[in-house]
Amino acid sequence: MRITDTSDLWWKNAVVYCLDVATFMDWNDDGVGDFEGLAHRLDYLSEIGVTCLWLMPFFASPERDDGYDVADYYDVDGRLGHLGDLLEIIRTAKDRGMRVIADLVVSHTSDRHPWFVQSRSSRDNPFRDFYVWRDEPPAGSPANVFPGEEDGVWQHDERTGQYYLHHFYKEQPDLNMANPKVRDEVAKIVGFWMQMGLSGFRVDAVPYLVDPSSAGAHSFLRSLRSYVSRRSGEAMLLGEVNLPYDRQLEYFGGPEGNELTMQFDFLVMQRLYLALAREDARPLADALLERPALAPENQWATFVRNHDELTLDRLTDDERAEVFAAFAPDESMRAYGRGIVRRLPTMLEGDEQRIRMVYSLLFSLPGTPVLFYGEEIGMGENPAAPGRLKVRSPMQWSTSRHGGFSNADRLVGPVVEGRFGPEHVNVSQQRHDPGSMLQFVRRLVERYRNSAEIGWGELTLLDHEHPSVLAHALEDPEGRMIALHNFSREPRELSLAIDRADASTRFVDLLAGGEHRLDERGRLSIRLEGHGFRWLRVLGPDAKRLS
Ligand code: TEU
Repeated sequence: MRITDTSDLWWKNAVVYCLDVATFMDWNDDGVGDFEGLAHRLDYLSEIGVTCLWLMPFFASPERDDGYDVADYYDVDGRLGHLGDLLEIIRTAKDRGMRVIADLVVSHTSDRHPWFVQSRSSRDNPFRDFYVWRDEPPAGSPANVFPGEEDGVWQHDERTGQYYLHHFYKEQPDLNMANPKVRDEVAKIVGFWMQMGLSGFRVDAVPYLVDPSSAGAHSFLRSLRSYVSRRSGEAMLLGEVNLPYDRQLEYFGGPEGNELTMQFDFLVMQRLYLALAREDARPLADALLERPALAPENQWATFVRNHDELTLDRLTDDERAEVFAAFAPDESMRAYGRGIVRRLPTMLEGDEQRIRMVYSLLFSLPGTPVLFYGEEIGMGENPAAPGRLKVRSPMQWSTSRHGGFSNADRLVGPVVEGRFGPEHVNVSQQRHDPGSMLQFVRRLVERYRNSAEIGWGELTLLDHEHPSVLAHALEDPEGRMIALHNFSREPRELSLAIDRADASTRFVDLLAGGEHRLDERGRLSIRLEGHGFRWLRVLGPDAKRLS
């Protein structure tokens, strides 16, 4: 790997942190988080070792879908501050070595967006074709993404007597991306925000952006990618594509890799939960082996939780039932029949060792890890909030009022109470406790940043006799590491054959310290505690990579 590759393709070993400005830190005490609050927390984020902030939608919006319904792409939600405040965030973040990306939500707009207001006003309005109108709902239409909340994807509009398409809420009419004028508008929006200093976008709901059955879908993504790359060499598109791997590969642009730069690995995420439920690493191992090879500049984004329901839609019905039974026994913990609206620590009933095992895995799986705010301190969800808002509660900073998030009487959403509330789980305490989850995550981030083979290397799964243990090796031309994760609550004794190792090879424990050597049979023998984990740097006598 050359130095130019590592710095140009910055996303290959970034640490991404997703947050919603509205729930992060409220500086003016109006109950809603704001840019000024975030500005005061940038040093905290850089302390963790975050290298890329992903800001959830901050645009002007009627908030039908928590900002994923944009009414003005060129303005920010007034509750958060103004454009100048956001610009200041982007500049300061860069100064701390953090790039900023934002959601690009253009598969639909809000129904209050001026384009839709025009479009629905008459059949011959120049904006009519910005959206998708039909006389009758076509047969064989897909189901709505929000079953139970919306009946279908076609909404009758009285004024003009036609139906418009909406895959999400009816207040989120789908844009007609087949219309070149719409594509031009998207290009303008993207260009504007890049000029403002964004380093890329988390592209929302990609399969809904363009009719996926049309060839046009991919030509649009190819032109978007080349457009952003022309505007800036650092531009990155991180797509949300929850589809089987062969379809995801198409959205990367196949072996050429000229469409989305990165995509979330939804399959690995879902199989991780199945593996946890079964205390058997094989479902996860199989997913890792099924991953298609990517072009060198492309990358998987790995994650444990995000801001939506933990979707289990890629599992079979029986597998999903297993995960539900293990981690969401109550119906109220589920959403849309396919997902779980909880955070990891509550699903694992606060089992600290097991929670840490999962984060150790996140940072050692091949790919680029994405954290959702609060994961670094082990926050839980708020069961009292509706639907997905359960996992979007205010960040917990301290034991002060409302967890130090705000001094307002009414908040944007309720703070978590009880065992996972701010009295027990907060940043301030954990900053001073060397044994805390926060310090543990900082350590993982530091080790990850020091281990380029995780983002760049080749993956090999090591053979051994314990189905409950994932043993994987990652190697690039400059270094090699081995990661061991025990999904079982019982301890396991491993005996591993290691390629190209001999008596002089050192296996340095990157997390716990100390080192191992091959035993007299020439094997690496390691004992893992229940839910134990290890990262070992493999060092020959001529090694240069830090350990
Ligand atoms: O999500 C798109 C989407 O399809 C998910 O909502 C889906 O339900 C889930 O991933 C299971 O597959 C994005 C945003 O993440 C979500 O918050 C928005 O509601 C949605 O787009 C509409 O903009």
